[in-house]
Amino acid sequence: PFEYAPAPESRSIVDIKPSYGLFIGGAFVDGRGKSFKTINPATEEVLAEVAEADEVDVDAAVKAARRAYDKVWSRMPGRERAKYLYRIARIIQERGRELAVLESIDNGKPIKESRDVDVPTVAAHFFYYAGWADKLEYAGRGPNPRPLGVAGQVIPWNFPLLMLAWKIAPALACGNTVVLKPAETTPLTALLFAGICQQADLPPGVVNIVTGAGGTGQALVGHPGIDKVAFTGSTEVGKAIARTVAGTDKKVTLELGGKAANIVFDDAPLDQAVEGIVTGIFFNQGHVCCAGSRLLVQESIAEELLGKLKRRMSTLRVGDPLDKNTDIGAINSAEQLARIRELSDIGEAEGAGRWSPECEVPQHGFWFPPTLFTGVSQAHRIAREEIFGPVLSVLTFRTPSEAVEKANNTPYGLSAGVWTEKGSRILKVASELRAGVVWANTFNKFDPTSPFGGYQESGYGREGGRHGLEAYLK
Ligand code: TXE
Repeated sequence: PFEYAPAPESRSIVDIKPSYGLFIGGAFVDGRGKSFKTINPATEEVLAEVAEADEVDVDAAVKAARRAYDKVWSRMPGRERAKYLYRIARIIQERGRELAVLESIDNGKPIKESRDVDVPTVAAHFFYYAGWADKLEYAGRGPNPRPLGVAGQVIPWNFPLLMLAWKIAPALACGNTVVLKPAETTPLTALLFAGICQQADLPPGVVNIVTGAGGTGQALVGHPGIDKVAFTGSTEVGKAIARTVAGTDKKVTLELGGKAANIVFDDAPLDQAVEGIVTGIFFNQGHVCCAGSRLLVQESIAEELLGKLKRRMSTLRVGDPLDKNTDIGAINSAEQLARIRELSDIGEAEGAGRWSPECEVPQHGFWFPPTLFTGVSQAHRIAREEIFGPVLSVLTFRTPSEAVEKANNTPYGLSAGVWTEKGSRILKVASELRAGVVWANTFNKFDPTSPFGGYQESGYGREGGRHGLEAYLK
């Protein structure tokens, strides 16, 4: 049987305090009494008690951000702001192991992902946007682009640090100040980041972190002192936020859910495609808005591809996030696990064929095996709804136009993948797919220089690259 035995040296490099306050005006302050627990989803152990900011706390954070904006940050030359961002980026690199371990403990993701993907990409974002701070006139806004003011930013739990970087780095580069609310199940790395801001001597109030659940987020986005709202999370909450800010002059960007198609044509390099399919849906337990959760495979190669895919899935290791060999870590919360189970049971009830490799999971914590559904039709809920877990729905097609038609048959429009040896087919199919990102012969590739964002129910606005600056300038 599985035994939970985290590598002791990795657990000991993080210093988790029993309780945490809010980060307002450059200092950690007590909240006004309410708090919540954050747990390790791999063990269900309580990690810390974290302050839950109410409207008064949020108001204090917004005021601190406004003061910093008016008095310091918006007046500072871009090249000076850049120095702070470079400093933050370097500290993130220096403290990379600590950040990665804490991220894996609070979120449940495998250490090899937090260490090799999340944390380096976080540092890369700060480096990249540091480079823009004194070059904003080249961002497509003419000679005198101005910051918007105070940004209220609400982020989800699937990439706590990376989403923080996507939000904070461009905002600061452009001269805005921020109040950020991390997700309630993963507040710890945002609070560690607050400490990094102190270490970098960032002027007080430029970054403020308010922890809490949806109510805290609501207080933040509804606050009249906020000039810009940036949200990543569920489509449902995204729509609620759009309603909250309707009629105000707040600028909004929303990065919401997805149901991406990963399309494999009969001339695709199959072994490479299998790796891309596995990365597409099992990376980060499938808690990825752009996850390739629908595999569209050309009928003539379906059997061969599925055989290869099942063999590859049988090699995936599910378990201890701190074990360097783990491929699939813990599901982030009991609620998310319940949602994945429910939709998978619905898939079975609707008649799709369910398959998972044999795998033992620990007794405690939240786990779900890599799962494949075959014989899925477009009407099935597992083909339409975001599951946000390690669950892949397989559909087949005969012609390229049928593939495009099926891929576009979704209310979302965030990402897609195309696998074929033919360059002309890549270009044609990509141009017909209604998705913000189309990957060709790869999947889930991210770079700070590339814009990311969706169409339709996947939201609006772009993050990353030069386009990401647009959201924080006027
Ligand atoms: O998301 P929420 P949840 C999808 C995914 C998942 C489902 C539910 O399908 O199964 O959403 O996840 C804050 N005003 N995605 O419930 O509630 C909340 O505290 C302001 C896809 O975790 O959207 C958290 O910080 N803020 C997605 C953040 O919103 C509010 C990533 C996201 O939580 C709020 C996450 C309110 N009224 C989930 N209510 C992606 N696109 O990557 C909640 N929040």
